[in-house]
Amino acid sequence: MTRLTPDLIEGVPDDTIDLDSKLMKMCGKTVKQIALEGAGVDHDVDFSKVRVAVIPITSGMGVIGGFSQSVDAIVKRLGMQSYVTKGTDVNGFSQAINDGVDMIMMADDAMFVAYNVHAARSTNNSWGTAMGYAVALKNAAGGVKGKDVLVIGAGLVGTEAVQILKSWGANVSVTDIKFEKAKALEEKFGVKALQDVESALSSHKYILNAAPAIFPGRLIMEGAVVSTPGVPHYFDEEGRKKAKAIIHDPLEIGTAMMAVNSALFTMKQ
Ligand code: 2YJ
Repeated sequence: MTRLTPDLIEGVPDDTIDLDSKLMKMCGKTVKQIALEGAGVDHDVDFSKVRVAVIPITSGMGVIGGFSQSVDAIVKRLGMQSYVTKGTDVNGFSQAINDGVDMIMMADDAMFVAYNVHAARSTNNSWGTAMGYAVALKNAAGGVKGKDVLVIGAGLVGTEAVQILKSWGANVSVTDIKFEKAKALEEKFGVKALQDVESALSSHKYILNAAPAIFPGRLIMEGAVVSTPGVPHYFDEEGRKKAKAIIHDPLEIGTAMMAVNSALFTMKQ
């Protein structure tokens, strides 16, 4: 998992990238609507009674400037109540529990979770990112059933994405610079492992990129829909011209997906 940096997420608290307008244009859905669809809900939900604590975690490489504030802002945009705990780590956890919150969100270098306190269930960011970006891809592509979809990256997010897209009836291929990782997913989930990343990319219109890779525009198919959580994120002018949609944000789609899924564990529908 790539570590986020303050500059990557600096636009998140104030939403300077205006993510909802961009997503509406590409997918016809807002972040919240994408997250609800990913959680299997087909109507709007009022989350205003859900109380969330975001705990800064200092272990490993430590606190990332703006990370907790970004998560807090994302959760508030979904209509939930949220705050960043004053204390960090176990101290912050203790504060959240004493405050009686419904959900705790926290991340270290390896794991980012939304924990529903009442259900005692956690939703992790790998699944949230894969599901959020798969829903965005599905909407931007006008459905994926029977379509060839390429997943780039056979790591945690890619592995989740492969299973989700396959369950929706897509013909899923997967590629990774370490071919044996793609091959392992072929064996486990019955998808197709492709060894040549460049030819896989240039022969697919629908792509979920779960790798920290940078793709030259000459490899992007005309009219391609690329759902791309991977950071660093960069598409050159040729790539941006050729693609019909390039769906990306550094944190919000995956985080919103986690929060909505977690909240719904203990909400009547
Ligand atoms: O609390 C903090 O500020 C830090 N401990 C946050 C650490 C955030 N974690 C990462 O950046 C992970 N490597 C990946 C997060 C996944 C986002 N898609």
